Formats: sequence, C-alpha cells, structure tokens
Amino acid sequence: MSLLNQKIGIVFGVANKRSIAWAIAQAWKKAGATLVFTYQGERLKENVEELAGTFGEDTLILPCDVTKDEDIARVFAEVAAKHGRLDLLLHSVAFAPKDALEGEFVNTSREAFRVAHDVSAYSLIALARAAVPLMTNGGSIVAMTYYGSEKVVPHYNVMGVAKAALESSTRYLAYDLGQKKIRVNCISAGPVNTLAARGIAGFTDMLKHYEAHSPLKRNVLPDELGATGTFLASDGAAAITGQVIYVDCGYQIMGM
Ligand code: NAD
Ligand code: 0WE
Repeated sequence: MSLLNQKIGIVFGVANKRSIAWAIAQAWKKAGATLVFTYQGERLKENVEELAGTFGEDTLILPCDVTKDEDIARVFAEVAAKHGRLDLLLHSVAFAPKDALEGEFVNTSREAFRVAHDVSAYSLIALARAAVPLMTNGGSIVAMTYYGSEKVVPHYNVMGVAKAALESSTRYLAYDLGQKKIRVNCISAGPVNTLAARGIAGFTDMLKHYEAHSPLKRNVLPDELGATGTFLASDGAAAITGQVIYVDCGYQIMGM
C-alpha cells in the first residue's frame, strides 16, 4: 500500500523540470497521490503541460498568479468541481525583484519589499485559506524555505525577510488549522540549481561552500526533497506541525 494512496494534492511552483516543486510532485505521484498543477502564467504553460501531462491526460493544469485573489478562487473552485476535496498542498513559490537581490539590503525599496512578501509569504496564507474548505479529512500543507530567513546570507536580502515571514506564518497557520487536522510545515532546503537560483552571482561558489562545510560534505539532491515532502504529506508525520525541517546535508547545525 503506497504512502499517499487516495490522496489528492495541488502543486504550486513548477516552472521546469529542475523546479523543486517538480521533484516533490514526482515523489507524491510515485507514492500514489492524484495531483493538480498550477503555473504562474502563459510563459510557463507549455513547460508545465509537457511535464504534468505525463501524469495522465485528465490531470488538471491551471494558471494561477498567487498575487491574484481571483486566480486563487478560480483554481480551488475547479479543484472542488473535479475532485470534491483536497489532502495535500505544496507551496514552492518565491519572487523578489532582481535588483533587490543584487545591491545592499539597506537599499530595499518599499515596492520590492511589498512584492517579495506578497508573492513569497502572503500567498501561503491565501492558499491555505482557500484550501481549508476542501480539506475535509484533514490535510498537509508544505512550503519551501531557506536558511537566509534566520542568518544573513549575502545578497539574499529581502527574500530572507520574506522567508522569515513565511516560516512564522507556518506556525500561526499550524495553530489555527490544527483543530481541523490540517498540518502546516516548511522544508528548508540547501541550495539547488534551479531557475530561481541560476543567475544568482556566486551560486556555484555557494554549492562548493556547502560541499566543503556541511556535515555530509555534499549538496542536497532534488529526490531527497521529494522524499521529505512525501514524509511530511504522509500519515507518518501525523503529529508534526508548525515545523521547519532542514534538508540541507546538516549545514544548519554548524557554528563555523
Ligand atoms: P523555480 O524557479 O523552479 O520555482 C519558483 C516558482 O515560483 C516558479 O515556478 C515560478 O513560476 C513561481 N512564481 C513566482 N512568482 C509567482 C507568482 N506571482 N504566482 C505564481 N507562481 C509564481 O525555483 P525553485 O528553486 O524550485 O524554487 C521553489 C521554492 O524553493 C521557492 O520558495 C524557493 O525560495 C525555495 N528554495 C529554493 C532553494 C534553491 O536553492 N533553489 C533553496 C531553498 C528554498
Ligand atoms: O529562494 C531562493 C531564490 C528565490 C528568488 C530568485 C530570484 C531570481 C530571479 C526570488 N526572486 C528572484 N528574482 C529574480 O529576478 N533561493 C533559496 C535560491 C537562492 O537565491 C539566492 C541565494 C539562494 C540560495 C540569492 C542570493 C544569495 C543566495
């Protein structure tokens, strides 16, 4: 019997085959889940249809800009119409304007702060609220975060502040939704070479730094994020909520 048999999930944040969301979606699928996919906009439609289409012709694939309340409402209405309920939700979405990740944090504009928090943190609250009425048998919500929320990682800047908001929101959501048997957790991943990471100056050096300094002396693999995502989604994690789980080859424990 597979871990996620009979479970219905929705995945936010697939852009291409390197996306962490795609690694977790594949693991959820392998564990027996039925999935719905969303994509940010027309630009990514073809990519996501090609990837998610391999999950079966009747897989629901819907556009959703997480900063638009009407998009979110439409997506959950379509999930309700097709599946009638929901068990799992993956939030694997983040964005800050590029210049905010390049200069000094002290120069963060009001607008860059607003956008980063709207896309990367508020969206978890909005998606959770829309999911609750469908999670009638309880549920598991998983969001992706990064260590730059708690320690200074040069250039991560306003994204670090937004991830701190995301992690704190995870705890407040876990408290509110616990009575409905809905769990909310974060996976804090070590650096992974995705679209969101490429183009970051010094990213290759960062992978090398983790290789040199993490206890396991290597970087995390996408499949390992999939495995943790599957665990958190499964009944094996039934008593785990409000947590940040580090899947970073142990990097977070180090003091030097
Ligand atoms: P990615 O570029 O593949 O995924 C980011 C996704 O966010 C994309 O699918 C993009 O379309 C989506 N997105 C951005 N703005 C959106 C909007 N307004 N509406 C809907 N979707 C929107 O990169 P990734 O590395 O897989 O990132 C996924 C998550 O993992 C992010 O939360 C990121 O912060 C987190 N994370 C990444 C790393 C890493 O090193 N790559 C490490 C730790 C955590
Ligand atoms: O969360 C992230 C990256 C999220 C991200 C990436 C981009 C690049 C393109 C958010 N917004 C944008 N905006 C863009 O215009 N990570 C955890 C990966 C990452 O990004 C870094 C890192 C790491 C790690 C940026 C600086 C330093 C380290």
